[in-house]
Amino acid sequence: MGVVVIDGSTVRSFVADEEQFKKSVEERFAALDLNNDGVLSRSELRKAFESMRLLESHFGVDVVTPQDELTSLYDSIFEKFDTDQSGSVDLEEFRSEMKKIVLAIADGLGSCPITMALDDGDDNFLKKAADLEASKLEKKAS
Ligand SMILES: [Ca+2]
Repeated sequence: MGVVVIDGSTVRSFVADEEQFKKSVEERFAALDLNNDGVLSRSELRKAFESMRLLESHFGVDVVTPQDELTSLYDSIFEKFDTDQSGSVDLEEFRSEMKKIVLAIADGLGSCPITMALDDGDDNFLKKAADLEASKLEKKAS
């Protein structure tokens, strides 16, 4: 268990670093594409959000959401991602929606830093953003 401190600008600079963001999204996409068919199905995308815990937990604080409410929430998320309504989400669709979501998180954080508790081995976008910020600060300090 580790702790990171991030704010909106941490998250925003993570997205602004196109190469880093693209790489993170591609890694995430590949990890989520469980049957390796190059697209994310409804259930694959749901697993994605379950693993990112963007919905069930609010910055590390567990919020209990009824199961049927979650299902309709995940359905509406899927419709959002699947912009061409093909019934699956491709890498392009995934990347553009993730960008919007991460930027929305950044707006939500504003300039108010939050502390996030992370499980060991946690690999989520906010942690990546924090890592990137930390590496920049190290460079500045050295
Ligand atoms: Ca798939």
